[in-house]
Amino acid sequence: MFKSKSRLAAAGSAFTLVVTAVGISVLGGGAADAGVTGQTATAITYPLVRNSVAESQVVNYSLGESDLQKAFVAKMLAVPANGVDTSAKLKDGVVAEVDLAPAVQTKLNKTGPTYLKHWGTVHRNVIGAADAELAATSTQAPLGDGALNLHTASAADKVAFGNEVDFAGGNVKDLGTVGYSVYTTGENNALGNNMPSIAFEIDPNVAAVASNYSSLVYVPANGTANVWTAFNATTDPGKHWGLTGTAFNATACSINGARCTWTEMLDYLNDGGDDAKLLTATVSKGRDYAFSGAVDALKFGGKTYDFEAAGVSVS
Ligand SMILES: [Ca+2]
Ligand SMILES: [Ca+2]
Ligand SMILES: [Ca+2]
Repeated sequence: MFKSKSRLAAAGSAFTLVVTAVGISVLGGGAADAGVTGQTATAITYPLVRNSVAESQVVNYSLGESDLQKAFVAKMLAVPANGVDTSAKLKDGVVAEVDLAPAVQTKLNKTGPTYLKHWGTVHRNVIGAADAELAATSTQAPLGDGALNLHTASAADKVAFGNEVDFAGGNVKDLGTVGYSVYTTGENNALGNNMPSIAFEIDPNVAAVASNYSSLVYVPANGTANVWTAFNATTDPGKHWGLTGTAFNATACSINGARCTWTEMLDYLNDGGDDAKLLTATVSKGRDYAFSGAVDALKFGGKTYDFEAAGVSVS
C-alpha cells in the first residue's frame, strides 16, 4: 500500500500547498494510520506558523536517528569531559581492574617487600635505658635504606632485638656463615671494646656442663668509626665468640675467659650426644658501655636479614 504525504520543503517564499492523498488518505484516519485521528486536510501556509509542526506532520510521524545528520547524532551521543558523574553510568556500575589499562593493572599488582613476622625487641633481655629501633638511617645502609638502631645510655643498660619463634630447635652447627654490618662511632670506640653482638640463645647440650641455657655471643673488635663495617663472624681469626652463664666459667669458650674462634666454638659444642640447639637469634648490646650505632645485613643459616624501617626482610 503506497501512501504519500507531501514533504514540507522548499520553504522560503510564501505559498500554499494542499496535502493530497493517493490511495488511502493519510489524513482523516485509515487502517494504516491508526495513531492519527481527528485531522482533516487543510491548506498549509508558508512560512509555517511558529509551533505549527506536530509530530504527526513529520514523515513517519517522528524524527528518527536516520533522519538526522550523522555528525549531529555523533555529537549528541558523545560523552562530554567529566560527563560520567555517577557510578550508575558505568558498565556494571564500577570500574573493575579488568577495565584499566594493562600498565595500570601492572602497577596495581606490583608486590612490595615482604616483611617477616616475629622480629622485634626481646623484652626479656632489656635492662634500663636502652632501645632497639628499626628506622631510616642518616647514612648509606649496606642493605636497603634502613637499619636497626641500637642505643644504650650507660654501662648498666642492655637491649636485644631478634626472633624468639622461628629458629628454635635448629642446630648451632648448621648456622653456616654468621655475620653482620655495624655502624659505630669514635665516641663508642673511645669507651673500650664497645660493639653490638650477635647473640644466639641456645641449649648447649654439653655433657660436661650442667646447663640447658647459654647465650652464644659474638663481639668483634671495634669497627672503624663513622662508617659501616662488615664482619664475618665465622672466618674472624680473633677469639670473639663466648658462652655466657656461670656454668661455663673456666671452660674453653667461656665469655668470661679467653673465648674462642667460631671453629673452636663448634668443636667445643660438638661433644657428642645431643647437638647444641638454637632457642633464639638476636642482635644485642650491653651490658658494657654506652653506645649509639646501628646494625644491618645480619647473616646466618644461609640467609641475610635486611633491617628496614618498615620491618625485616630476608634474602
Ligand atoms: Ca639440654
Ligand atoms: Ca652435645
Ligand atoms: Ca637495611
